Amino acid sequence: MTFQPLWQLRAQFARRLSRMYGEEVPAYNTLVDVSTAVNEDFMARHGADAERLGSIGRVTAERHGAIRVGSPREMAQVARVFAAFGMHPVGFYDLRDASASSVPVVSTAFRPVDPEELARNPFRVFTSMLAADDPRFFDQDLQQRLREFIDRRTLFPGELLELADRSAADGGLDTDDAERLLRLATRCFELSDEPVDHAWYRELEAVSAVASDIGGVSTTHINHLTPRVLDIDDLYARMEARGITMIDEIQGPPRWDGPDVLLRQTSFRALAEDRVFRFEDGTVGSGALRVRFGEVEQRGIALTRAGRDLYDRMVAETDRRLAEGQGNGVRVDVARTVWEEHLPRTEEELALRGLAYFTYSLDEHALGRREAPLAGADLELGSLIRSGVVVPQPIVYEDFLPRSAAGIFQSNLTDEGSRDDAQLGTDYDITVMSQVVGRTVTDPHELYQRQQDASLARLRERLGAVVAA
Ligand code: OOG
Ligand code: NI
Repeated sequence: MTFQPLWQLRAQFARRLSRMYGEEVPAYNTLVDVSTAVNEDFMARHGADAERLGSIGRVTAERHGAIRVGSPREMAQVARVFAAFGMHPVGFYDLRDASASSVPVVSTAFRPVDPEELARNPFRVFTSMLAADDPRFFDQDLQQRLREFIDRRTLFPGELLELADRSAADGGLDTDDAERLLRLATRCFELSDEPVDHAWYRELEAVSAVASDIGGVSTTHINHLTPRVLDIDDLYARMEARGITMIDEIQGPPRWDGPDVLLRQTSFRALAEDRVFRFEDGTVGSGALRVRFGEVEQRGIALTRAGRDLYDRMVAETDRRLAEGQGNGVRVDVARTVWEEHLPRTEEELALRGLAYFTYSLDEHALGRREAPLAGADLELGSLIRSGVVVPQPIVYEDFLPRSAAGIFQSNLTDEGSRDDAQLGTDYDITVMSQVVGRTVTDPHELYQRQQDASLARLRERLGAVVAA
């Protein structure tokens, strides 16, 4: 029996979910095919440069999924399932206030945290929990019934949770157990054919389509599975050319003539899927629900806290100009102008200004060509970069953006839902989320910083000198 380490389990988990989702939502297969073609063409055009933010092997296999659960108990359980695949909670996202319409969830993402693990397979799942205790969305009576409904269901069978704990503790499983784990885990995210209680579903839907999707059914399911592309504008155009209508614009940073930062995403709207309902009069019949959709992403460089502050200011400035009527209301056009005014045009400049994360490596040839030994001010990181002795390699952004996430949720709601802002919302933050999940939710900045610091430490060792950052 061969032992399967976590990363192999994770890669297989992603593949099996991908196969399942492709059977359930055929348009997903189209999206994957088009993404592959976009990436191949991009590689042909850009050569080795195309792999600056991840090897083509990694990018081709790369997916993120999204799932939604209903309670702290379910959140803690799904955390155990993901730990079996080496995926840990990173980042806290509060989508309740990130959108105007009713999106009553708080979220984290489960993903590998070590650079080597990310390089092997970066599968991540954006995981949202219904804030069923938030009185702005649910009154006392509905809260009570929602809790009862969710507490009655079992999303993750005991056998799966036990296998998962063993995989996490032992760093993997033998073939037979691995197969069982994969089968059980994949099945948990399949769309169920259990009849949906029509009256209950509609009651929740009146509050929020997200609430009914989570608390109106007896199981959870993959909400979308997202491939990564190297050129999202190309992808967008090719999908439209195939007659698949995408949402109006690409979320996140605009296309511009400078480094791509953070994350750009776009999606096509949820398609109607047949579901079985149990109606108010007791009859069972079919109906349609629109909840699952297709999304695609392009990843850029991770920004430091200072870079992120600048990003947030640029987004606010874009909003301000749009409200003033600039750019004929086309957000990406206004954003491009703002980017050109504020964001450095080169990666090197981002590094020198401490706006993005990089790993720093030594260019032995450049060092060898120097006549004088490095000393004093030459050893400042900025001078080392400028003189070409040290080369910054961008660290790719592995996380999500709350505003884009809210936009993705929102673009798939047909209705605003309802919320009562006179009520005080329940408090959630990364600390509360850690308690809910039952393990520490890591701040993504810590991970990027650690990776950058490790490269600087290697540099210091190699140069036998202090490199001042
Ligand atoms: C999650 C939406 C967030 C993303 O890519 O930002 C997300 C959901 O719809 O459940 O997946
Ligand atoms: Ni997504």
